[in-house]
Parts: sequence; structure tokens; C-alpha cells
Amino acid sequence: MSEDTTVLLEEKRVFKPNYKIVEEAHIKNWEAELEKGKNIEKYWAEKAKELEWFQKWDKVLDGSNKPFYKWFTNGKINMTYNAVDRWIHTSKRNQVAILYVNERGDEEKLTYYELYRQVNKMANALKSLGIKKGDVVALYMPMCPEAVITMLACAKIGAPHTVIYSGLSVGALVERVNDAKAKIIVTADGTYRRGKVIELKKIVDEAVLRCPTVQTTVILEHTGIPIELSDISGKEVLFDSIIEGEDDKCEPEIMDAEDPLFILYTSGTTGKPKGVVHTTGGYMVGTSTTTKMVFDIHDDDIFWCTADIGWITGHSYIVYGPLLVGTTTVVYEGAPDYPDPGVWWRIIEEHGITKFYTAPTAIRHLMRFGDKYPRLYDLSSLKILGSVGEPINPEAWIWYYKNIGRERCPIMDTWWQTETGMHLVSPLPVTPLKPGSVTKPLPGIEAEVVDKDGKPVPPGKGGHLVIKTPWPAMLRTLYKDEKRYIETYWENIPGGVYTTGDMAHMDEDGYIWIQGRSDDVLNIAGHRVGTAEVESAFVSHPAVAEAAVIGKSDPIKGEVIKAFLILKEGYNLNTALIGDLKKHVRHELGPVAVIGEMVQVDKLPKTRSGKIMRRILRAKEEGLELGDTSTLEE
Ligand code: 6R9
Repeated sequence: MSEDTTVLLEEKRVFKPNYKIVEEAHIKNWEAELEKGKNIEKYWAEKAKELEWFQKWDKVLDGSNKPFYKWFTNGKINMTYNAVDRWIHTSKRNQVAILYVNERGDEEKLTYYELYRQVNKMANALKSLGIKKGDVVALYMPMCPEAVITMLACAKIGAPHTVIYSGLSVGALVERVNDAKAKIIVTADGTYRRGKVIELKKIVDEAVLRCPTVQTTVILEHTGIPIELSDISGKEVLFDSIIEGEDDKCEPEIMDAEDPLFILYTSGTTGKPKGVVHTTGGYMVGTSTTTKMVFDIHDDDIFWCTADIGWITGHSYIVYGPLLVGTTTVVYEGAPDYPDPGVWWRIIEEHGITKFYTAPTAIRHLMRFGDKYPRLYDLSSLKILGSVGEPINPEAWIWYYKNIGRERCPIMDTWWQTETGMHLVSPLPVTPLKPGSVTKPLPGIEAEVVDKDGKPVPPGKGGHLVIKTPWPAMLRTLYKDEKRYIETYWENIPGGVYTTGDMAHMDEDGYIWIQGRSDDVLNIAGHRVGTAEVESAFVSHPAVAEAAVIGKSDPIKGEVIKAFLILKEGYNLNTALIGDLKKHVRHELGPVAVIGEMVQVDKLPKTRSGKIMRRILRAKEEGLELGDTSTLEE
């Protein structure tokens, strides 16, 4: 960081947008838009009119059975009809919808019309395999056009999808597929990662043996590695062979606004992942509006979000949001630093990317290589940058702003969650920015920082971030677990507000600064990993009797795992066992579970009811005071 940026940080300077950004912006007056958003129902109803409904809604928001809110009741709509079909009757028909690029330098472009035909074929193929409205389809796929096609095909016929991140492994896959009772898994032979092929089908082969509901596995031949088809656990068919000969027309299923669109699993405080349920109408309104508003989408944009479709960011801002607003969305398969740490900047130059959306962990990682790589490329096509997944430290913000945005592009630090479905707290391109702050709730959203009794805390003081009023893309429930839905989100803090699980503070200007999670969820490189899931993976190893896991700060990944292990008789935490445990946890949970350190202990701090007090372990780790230990066992 150069001297002037150090000064900037100390000055806490506010970064104002340049005149070009303001001139182009759909929304030029932030304050006025926030004001408009105060009439929540009117605001969202107006936004909903930008979509094509088969039948208009009766009521915008139905809060008669809180917290089971409904949006756009009795409205009839179809996601894929709006994201794909409606564009083929416009000038967008021959515009690129999906631009696929990978780390090997391969490229593929699909226009809206081509996408339309492929989606229809896949939709018909799923029907031929017996999938009907309401049946759950699991995806365990690389970042590739066929993954997007499959999601859209599911949405076209009303079959909720559940996408499982391809970086998760056997244990996680089995648990999610079984919870969702998926009838089909769509996967691929493998995926490219750092010059290697990760064999996805092998993982699925092992998983399906433990997934009784799966009748068919569909395999995409993507990398060309040899695969063997077998019928041990249900039918195995090739992606290409099922779509071959299918009709390229398919009528959209008329969906109720409140029909489920997808289930997406995320980590919670217990070992069991939460199946977050999103429905159709409100999610469409929320994601299309925020894509257009936060990234100020225009006809000539090329939008690149570097997330994976296995996470909510991929659902909302690679697939649905961008296609609903008819832009070109980039699907990138590979690592950020392979074949070299300039690969992303090269893609930006080659394809003239205008809006670029990534995560702080990636920025911190690429920052390590200095400005050498970004300097090699012409990044002048960029107009707006985005950040998501965890707090962005001011140093990374400034690096991103200077070296990637070349001090021209505002950074949209977007705060939201799997559960919220859409951005909730974020600047707009015209918003004055403070590095490290997510600024204010978006128009139509009401958020506040409160104490545990629900009372607003004064500026500068930390508290719980809560959302005070419902929003269209909110989760509707946790799959088959209404009790957990109510307890987790609506009963922690009084006042009928939604508890986010994040701690934050507000400054004198009403700007929000996120501090991190208040619960036992780690944020490893922007991925939510539940401590309980990691602990149960450890305990499933024959050498481990008990495990407690906390987050340990890491300069690149934000957090990594530190595990305290009680081993069974006769075991010692030697190098061989450490290696074996790492392998085991990786096998169960996948590479997202990055282990930084393991220590052998003979006792763990517990409450009298037997709950591990991770807070105590964390406090000891950081040399802080132990705090309230009244519930500690001894
Ligand atoms: C979209 C996504 C949600 C959690 C959330 C918070 C953290 C997300 C953030 C951020 C600070 C931001 N988070 N965006 N923290 N600034 N801009 O990441 O969803 O995987 O469900 O994680 O991520 O802690 O509660 P998800």
C-alpha cells in the first residue's frame, strides 16, 4: 500500500462516485430512493411490474400468519419464462446470455435463443425421466453452462432444485440429498481446478449408495476423463443422451408466487445443515431488482460474479438476477490464480467485463502478488466492482479500488445471506462510500442494530443486526423444519424482527459496519462452515473421542479451523494421525473445511448441560477475559 492510501485510511475519507457513474446510473438520487422505499408494499409492487406475470397478485404482502410471510399472493409466474423465454422475442434474442470461460482458456458462448432451446430440451428430458412439479432435483456440478441449463430447466417445470457445491464431499452430499429426498442427481465426470480434474462422479458413486431416494444419476461428460456407467444404485444416464431427440419447445409450468423454487443448504449452529427454502415470485422480484439497482445494469453490460452456483451468490447473481434483467453473465470454472494470478484480470480485458463481483478472500489472496499482475492488463472496461461474503478490511478495499477499479469504479460491499436471497444492506453506485462499511439498508429494506432485548443501540456501539420488516426474497421456512425456522430467525430477539446472526455497529451517519457472526458458524474464505459439522466429522474418525472447533484468524481466508481433540486410548496426535485426520475431514466435508491447527487435550470446557463452550476456547486463544463462566461445568 502506498503512502497516500495509508493517509486515506487514517483520514477515514469518504469516496464519492465520479460524474460518469452518476450520469449513467438508473438511480441518481440515493436519498430519494431510500425515501421511496419506506412505503414497502408500494415500492416492491412497482418493482414486480417489471416482470411478466401470467396472473397478477391479489396482495403484495400477507403477514396474517407470522413469521410465515407470503408475497404477491395468488400471483402466477414462471422464473425461466422471465429469465429466458421472454427475451427471445426481443433484440436480446441473439445476445450472449452465458459466457463460459475456464482456467484452461476454453470458451463457449450461448445466446439467449440457444439457451432457450437447451433449457427446453433439458426440461423435457427431466420430464421423460419422470420428474414432475414438486419433485426435488439435486445438482452436483462444475461451473459450466449445463449446470445453469439444468437449474433453469428445473424452474421451467416447477421441480425445486437443490444445488450442492462441488467442493463439498461425500458426507455433506449424502446428508443434503437425503434431507431433500432428491429423485435425481445431475453431475459430471469431473471439474477443472488448478490444472487437475476433480472427479465428481467418483464422489457421487460413493454417495448414492447411501441415498435411497435417488432413482437416476445423470452424468455430463464435461472433461472427457473416462467414466464407467453402472446401475448398482439406480439408473445412470448421460446428459447428452437424455437431451438428444427431445423437443426444443417446452411450455412453462404456471407457478404460484409462493411455490418453492429451490432449497439451498447452509450451515447452522447444530450439526444438521439448514435447508433454506426460497419461493418463486418474491425471489424473482428481489434478485432482479437488486441486480439492476446495485450493479446498475444496462444493455451493453457483461457481468461477472466469481462465486460458485453451489452458493446463494451463484444462484442469485450468476444465474437468476442477471438473466432476469437480460444481461450477459459469465460462468467461470477454475481457480483465481491458475495458470497464474493474472488469470482473472486477463479475462476482464479479453471479454470487456463491465461489472465484477467477488469476495474479500480472493482479493486478499491476489493482493499478495502485488500490482504486477493487474498492471499487465487493460481493465478500463470495468465500471462497478462488488464484494460479498465477509467483511472487507480497508486495506483490501483500497487495493481493490486502486489496482482493479483504477480509482474510477465504486465498490458495492453487499451484505446478505443464503436466507435473505437478495442483497439487503448495500450501497448503490451513487452512494458515498467508506471502506469497510456496507453503508445502509437498500431501498425497501429496514435494518437496525439492537441489543439482546431488541432495543436500538446508540451509534458506535456493537449489537445484533436485525431486519425489521419482511422483504420479497426472504426464506419462507427451513425444509421440513418449521420449528427450527421460527426458533433460529424469529425468537432470538424480541419484537418480531428477523435475527441475522451477525454483529454490527452503526456510525453517526447511519452507516453499518459488520463485525462478524455471533453464533458458532465459521466464515472460511467466505464460506459458512458450522463448527458442529466439523466436530462431527472429526468424531466420526476412529481415533477421536471428542472434538471442539473454533475459528482461528487467517490473513487470507479470514478464518480457518482450530480443533481441540480428545483422542481415544492408545492414540497420539503424531504427524501421521494429523495427516490422516486432515484427509478424513476433507473426505467428509470437502476442501472448504480448512484446518489450520489441531491440538490434543484431555478435557473440554463444557456447560453443565454438556454443551461445549467454544467461547471459552476462543477467549483463551485470543488472550481475552473468559467472560461469564457461571454455566461452566467446573
Ligand atoms: C451472501 C452470503 C452469510 C454471512 C452473513 C455475514 C457474512 C456476507 C457480507 C458479510 C460482511 C459483507 N457476509 N456478506 N459480512 N460484509 N458484505 O455470503 O451468504 O454464505 O449465507 O453467508 O456471510 O456473516 O451472515 P452466506
